[in-house]
Formats: sequence, C-alpha cells, structure tokens
Amino acid sequence: MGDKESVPKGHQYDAKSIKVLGGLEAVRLRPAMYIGSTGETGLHHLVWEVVDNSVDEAMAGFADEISVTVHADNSVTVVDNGRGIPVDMHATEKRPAAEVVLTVLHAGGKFDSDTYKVSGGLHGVGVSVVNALSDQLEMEIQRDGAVWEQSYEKGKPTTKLKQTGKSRKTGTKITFHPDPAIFEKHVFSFDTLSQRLREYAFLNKGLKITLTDERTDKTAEFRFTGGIAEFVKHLNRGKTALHDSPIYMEGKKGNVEIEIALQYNDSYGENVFAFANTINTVDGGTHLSGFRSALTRTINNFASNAGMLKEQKDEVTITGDDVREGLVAVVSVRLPQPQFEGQTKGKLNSDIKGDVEQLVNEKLGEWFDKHSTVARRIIGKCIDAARAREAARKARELTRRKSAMDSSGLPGKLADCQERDPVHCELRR
Ligand code: 0RA
Repeated sequence: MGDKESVPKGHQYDAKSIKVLGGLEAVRLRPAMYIGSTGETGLHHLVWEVVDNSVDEAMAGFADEISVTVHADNSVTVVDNGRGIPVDMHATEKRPAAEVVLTVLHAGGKFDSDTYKVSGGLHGVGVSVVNALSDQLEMEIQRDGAVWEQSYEKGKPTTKLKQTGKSRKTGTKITFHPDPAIFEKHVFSFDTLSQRLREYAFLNKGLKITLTDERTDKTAEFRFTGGIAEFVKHLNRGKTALHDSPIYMEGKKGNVEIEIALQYNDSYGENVFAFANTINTVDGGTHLSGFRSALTRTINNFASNAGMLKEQKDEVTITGDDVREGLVAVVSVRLPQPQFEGQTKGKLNSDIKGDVEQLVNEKLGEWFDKHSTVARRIIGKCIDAARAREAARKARELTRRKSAMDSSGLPGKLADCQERDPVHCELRR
C-alpha cells in the first residue's frame, strides 16, 4: 500500500477532492485498499467479487448455474442464470441501473436487509471495483425478454447500454481483463480458482459451477447434492473414518439458517471449517463456539447417561480438547447482515452462539440416541483422549515433583528437615 499514492504532496483535501476520491478513480489510485493487494491474491479477488454476486443470486434461489472461463489472454468470463442485473432507468442517476451498479462504488448491493449475501461480506466491494481495475469489461444481461450489452474501459462506459437481441432467459455475463497497469501478476491459477469454486459448490448444495481454462483446455465441474456432508467427506479423503457417513444437521433459529456436518476419523488431528454466508471465517467466531460447546456437552451427556464415564477406574470428564481429536467438521450459517471482526475480518461476531448451541444440542442428541453404536464408538475415542490427557498430566506432575527433589530425595524446600537439631529445622517463610 501507499505505492499508488497520487495525491500530490501539499495537496489540500477539500470537499471537491473528497468527492472525486469517492468515485472509481479512488479505486485505481489505491487498489490495495479495495482488493487487499495488486499481486496474485488481488488478481483473483476480482473473480471472487463477480462470482460472489452470482452466488448471491443462487443463495436467493434465482440461479442454479455459474460458469467461469479463463481465456487465453487471461481475461475472465463469469456467467450466471440469475435474474440479470436490472436494466431499467435508475430513478435519481438517470442512467440504467446496470450502469450504476458497474460504475458507482458500493451501488451493487441489493439493499433488502433480510436476504443472505456473500457480496458485501468479506470481499464486499462490488463489481464496480472489478470494472475500475479492468482495462476492458463487457457486460451482457438477459432480462425482460431481451439481451442487453455495454462495454467499459477502466471503469468508464465506452458504449451505452444497448439492446442487442431477444431472449426468454435471464442471467448476467461479465467478461473482464485485469488492467496490466494496475496488477503485478496477470496469470490466473486454475488450482486457486477451482479450489474456491469447489468450496462455493459445497456450500450451496445443488449449485452447478463449471470452470473452463482455455489456456490449457482443463475443465472442472462442481455440483454437490449432499452439500457440506460431501465437503466433510472430501476433507476426510485418504483418512480412516470412524463411521460411514457424516452426521448432518440443519435447521433455522429465527432468521439464522444453520447447517453442520461432522465425521470422526481415527487420527488425533482436527479439521474444522466455519462459514458465514459462504465466507470462510478463518478466525472462527460465535457460530463455531456455539458448535464446540454443544458438541462437548452432548458427548458428555450421552457418555454419562450411557454409564460410559463410570466404566473407567477413575471417573473422567471429556473436555473440549478431547472431542477435537479426529474431528472433521463444517459449520455453515446464513444470516442477514453478518458482523465480522478482527484484523482480517475473519471472525463472525453476530450474536448467534446460543442459536447454534441449541440446534446442535437438539439434533446431535437425537442423532446419538438413534445411532447409539456409532455414538459409543465416537465417545469411546473421546474417552481415550481424556485418559491419555490425564495420564500425560500425571506423568508431567511426577517428573516435576522428581526434579524438585534434591539429591537427598526430599523436595529442596524441605531439605533442611534432615537436620537433627530442631533449631535448624524450621521452615522459613
Ligand atoms: C442488483 C439487483 C439485483 C440483481 C443484481 C444486482 C445482480 C448482480 C449481478 C452480478 C452478477 N450477476 C448478477 N446478478 C444479479 C436484483 C434484481 C431484481 O430485483 O430483479
């Protein structure tokens, strides 16, 4: 950041310059402020920004297909079969709504507050930012019985929005070429794209996402009818699972949709992913804490009711760490206007811990009761972990006690009690 600084030294910020900087010019001057960097991550960010809007259409129930194509010149086309960006005149801007969406910062949003959106979330800067940072962008919309097209360069329209044909379909197609004057890296990575698009497909069950790479003729197609249950299977590939199919729970609490899948394997590691509106919350948050506490609680309840804790010589308590061993899980929530916090906005802090906790307590409890053989197997592993933890603690304590002893075989502090003369035997404070 700062390398694109272009406000001249000594320039006074006044109302006029602030207004100018409020437009897309600001994005070209300080791209990193909008897309994080002008390197490889920032380059790919452009694709996520467009795809996020298409995923929003899918989440709202209007689209079920998205295709992404990387062309030979490293331009990218994203097509969806959603409603299409509105083409009618914008009431105050006196330009077609689509043009406003493509040229005004933060105008891309569908501002109804009770739908779930990816865009406006973590990336959340809008397609206008992609437009600003592309030396060429073509938009094609099918809507209201027609095909509409408009072209842009560096965020500015080079044509008017024109009707170019008729169509009974709906959808949006955006082709953009990242401006080489802005980006240090210009080559899209098939693997980066396919990884993320696969994740989107897992998180939106039934949504078909295709990736075509015209540079190499490589293609990938993702569509998972099992949603995050298939995600968990994918994460467990190559591992030995403790039970055949993932445990899957879903439900709604108020306006929060909650979907959780988990499957234990025989390892000691943990692999848990949490998402809010398909945004990967790398630092967790309220949804994950709710899941963790309900999981620990449900496991302890079942273990206690089944008399599994008393079977041991010493009664054990299963802690949160014990239930993590071998756990693979995906927690996905959808909520209107999610709140993210932290340096990288990777943590959800909307007040939904109780909702997730409630759902898991109910559903997982039921599941365990219905599948008690699997429940016992999972909980057996947790008890093993608890016993190993206890044993390790005892061993640690013993070593500590031993090293606290001096050569006399007594703890250092008490060594003077070997003295026969009682005057020299006092313990001093
Ligand atoms: C604004 C409003 C509506 C949809 C969209 C934008 C929209 C944007 C993109 C970007 C890529 N694909 C998209 N699909 C839709 C709502 C439209 C309505 O209310 O009919």
